[in-house]
Amino acid sequence: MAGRLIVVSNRIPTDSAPSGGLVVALHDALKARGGIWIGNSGKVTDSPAEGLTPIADEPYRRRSFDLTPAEHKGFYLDYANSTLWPLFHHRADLMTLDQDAARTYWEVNRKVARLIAAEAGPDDMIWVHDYHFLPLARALRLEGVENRVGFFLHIPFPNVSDVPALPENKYLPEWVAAYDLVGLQTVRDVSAAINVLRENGAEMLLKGRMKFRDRQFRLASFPIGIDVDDFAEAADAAGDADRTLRLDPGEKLVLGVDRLDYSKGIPNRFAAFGEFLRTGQPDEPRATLLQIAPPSREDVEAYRDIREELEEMAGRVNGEHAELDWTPIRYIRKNIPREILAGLYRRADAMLVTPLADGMNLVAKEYVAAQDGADPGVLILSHFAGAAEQLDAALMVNPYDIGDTSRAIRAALSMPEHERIARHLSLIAAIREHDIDWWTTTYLDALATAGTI
Ligand code: ADQ
Repeated sequence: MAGRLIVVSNRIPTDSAPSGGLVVALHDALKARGGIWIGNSGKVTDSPAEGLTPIADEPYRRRSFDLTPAEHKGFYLDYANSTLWPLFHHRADLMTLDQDAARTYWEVNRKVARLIAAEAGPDDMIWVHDYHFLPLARALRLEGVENRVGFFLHIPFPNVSDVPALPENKYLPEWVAAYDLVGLQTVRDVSAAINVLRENGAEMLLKGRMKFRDRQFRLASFPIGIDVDDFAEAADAAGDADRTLRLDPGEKLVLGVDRLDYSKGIPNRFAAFGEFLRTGQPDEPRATLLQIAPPSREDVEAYRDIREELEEMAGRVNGEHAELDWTPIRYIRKNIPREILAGLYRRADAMLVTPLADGMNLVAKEYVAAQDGADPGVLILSHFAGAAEQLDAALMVNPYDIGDTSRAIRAALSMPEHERIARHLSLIAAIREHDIDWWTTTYLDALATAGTI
């Protein structure tokens, strides 16, 4: 019998109709191949259930594990989100270092490895997701698991010069080498990973393969995509955004949509929009920046600081430029349902995606998918988003350069129709070529043959 697919991710979808590109793609892959999805229940409890708890059995099995309060803190809040996340987003200055957290991170990985080892049959393929589980394959090997195990990192790979800031950096090569296939978002991430691994004793072989001690593994980029038609249809079906937003006819809308995170470059964006207003010409139409950024990870200190900084900046720009009937920056901290989001993407004349570091950035791809091809808006995209490797027909900006970003906003809002259409055609072709089906299929085919070619 062909083996099943076992997917492991930090969180697991808990309802029967999952939403969100990644979750839906994995859901489809498991439905087609049969298998099991294992993740954290989100439950933090002093008395966690022993073993895996069944959530559902159809159309594939979903199983969860609980964390104790100490595990949730050490594994998730501290090590994953306060040590690894900043390091991997090139912000070593924001890392908190704590030996207890590092130990708990490894212990949770060992605990999850034991649960998987008890569940996996000899022919099952295991696909592990993201930085919460970097050492999971190493922990699985210690349990005697010899199955094919693949990893996909959704965030950037850290720079070789930053890695020594991680006290556990000496373990990185053995963590990575325990996988058969390591998938990264971009070619840039693959180069960074090769540099880091070579610096730490791994050897480069042919065809993206590397060797560390007795293990060989492959590194490659698999840029994640979206379900393009699904987003286009949602934008078609969305209501009149002008009415929802009470915009004046002819008023330009510039949009930002992010999880509130210091990696997303939202302060730089507010500063650039302020500069755009300061340098405005009297004959220009009025433009409003709508920024949607619901808070995330509020238990982590660096996330509280960014929230305060943004509120202050929006207040300052609005104080300088607001009129009785116009607030230049509208900053919304609520999560917006996907149907409404799709309508806002469609209405926006320009979209600001300006991260300082980002694995891919799916918002950029969703914006392209939601446009009306006859009258598309303009994507303004940071060089530092993984998406920049594919979406080079966007208006590319250096988000650190406030003047550059401000000029890009002006260029986007005055771009002639023929240029908007030409850029859009190129962008839509790029997101169709590497959509979410391509991602799952290509990755799983590569994992199935890892080590044989
Ligand atoms: P994220 O950092 O969460 O993901 P991103 O890829 O931009 O970043 O967004 C993921 C999803 O969340 C998108 O479908 C988007 O629509 C939704 N979303 C974001 N902000 C929202 C908001 N304010 N309201 C409603 N929905 C919102 C991580 C990495 C990325 C990588 C993805 C997938 O950091 O670089 O692209 O994983 O691999």
